[in-house]
Amino acid sequence: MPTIQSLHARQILDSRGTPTVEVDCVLSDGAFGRASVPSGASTGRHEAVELRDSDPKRFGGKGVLKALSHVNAEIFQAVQGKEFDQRAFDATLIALDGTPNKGKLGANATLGASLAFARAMAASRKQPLYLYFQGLASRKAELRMPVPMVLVLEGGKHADDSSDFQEFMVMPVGAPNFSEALRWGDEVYQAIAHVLKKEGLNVNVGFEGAYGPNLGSNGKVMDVILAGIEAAGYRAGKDVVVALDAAASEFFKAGSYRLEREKRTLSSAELIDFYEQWTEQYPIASIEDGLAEDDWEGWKILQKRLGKNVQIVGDDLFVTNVERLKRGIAEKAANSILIKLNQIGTVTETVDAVETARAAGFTAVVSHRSGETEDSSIADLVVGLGTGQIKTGATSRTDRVCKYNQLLRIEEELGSKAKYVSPF
Ligand code: 2PG
Ligand code: MG
Repeated sequence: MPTIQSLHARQILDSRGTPTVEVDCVLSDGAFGRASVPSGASTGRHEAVELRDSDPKRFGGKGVLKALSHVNAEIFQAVQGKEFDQRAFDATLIALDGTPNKGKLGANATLGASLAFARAMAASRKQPLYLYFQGLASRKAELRMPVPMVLVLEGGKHADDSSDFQEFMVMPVGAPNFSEALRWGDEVYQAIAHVLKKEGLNVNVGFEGAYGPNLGSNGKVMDVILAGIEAAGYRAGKDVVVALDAAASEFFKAGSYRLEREKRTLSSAELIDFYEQWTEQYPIASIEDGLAEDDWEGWKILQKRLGKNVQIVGDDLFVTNVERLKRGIAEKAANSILIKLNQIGTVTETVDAVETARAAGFTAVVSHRSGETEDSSIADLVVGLGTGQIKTGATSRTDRVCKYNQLLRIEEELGSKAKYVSPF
């Protein structure tokens, strides 16, 4: 096996103009890997630490020079000239950090190193990245093209002035393959622009490329989506279903849920009633973060009431953390997990979260962050781990589209082996 020749981190900008970490890894056989790290806006309290410099004179305190120095000094010193497989490399990072939440090195430092190493190893083996990821699982999953959750409208922390819920997505579950699914999703996205314009509403986009108009009520958002699906020529509930990310931790205030659009404050039980009504009224197949990150009692009721028919996804609840996921499995608090590499900070721990979910019969949705880069690793990750669903924003803006485009390349490469299956 090749040894590690160099590891070099630099500061680059993400899609919001915020600094982030990019790492280059070179192995002794000349193989090269480069990776960069995304960043959230509606971050969960239990996520691994994203290390920022807090130097108000640089980027408003958001610089990442400390994280860079951790890669370029401590991490490089610990791995230089040695050979590793991915698990051993990541274990070295975890041990070097020594905290439960990457609080010392920063998850942006560890993930940059972990992902750059993964890319270099795939290059060394002359293997596509998705096959490298597939090989990391203790039980290899079948390669699968994901059903995309195509973002069409966004609100909450991701688009000022819009809905209380953060993300409204369409899933082309009836499409025959990934590229057709992407076409359907894009046609709905484009059709929604026409619907909005006809009503005199703006089509400016939020962090993840979707529209964020001021629609007045949350119900109105659903009506616009259904109109868009129909205008694009698809059948809502059959060809295309709807997925939500409420990101409820963001509107959980002093023990209750504040829906500003509706001028209503709801208890956990009342918000669950609201979702139940919505799932009866609209073709909603998936609800992410319907409740706040520590409302475990509420989550259990939500899962009990809706979990049979609706995918109940934990994002801020689980933060890609096997320990929190295990609690969720034991307590039947959800039936699905959102997977974000930078919530936990290494590739290996991410793979472990997916495998833990799968073993418990949970689904797993691989996800971008609201602050992204041109790094498209999650496209390879979702295919290699075969989870079957990806959330990577609207079909606009290169930071979102680069993941979809990488999936198109993978689909082409896999040819007839490119399975596309509805998760529902
Ligand atoms: C989410 C993500 C991605 P953020 O809540 O699922 O859409 O948002 O990266 O801001 O946490
Ligand atoms: Mg979320």
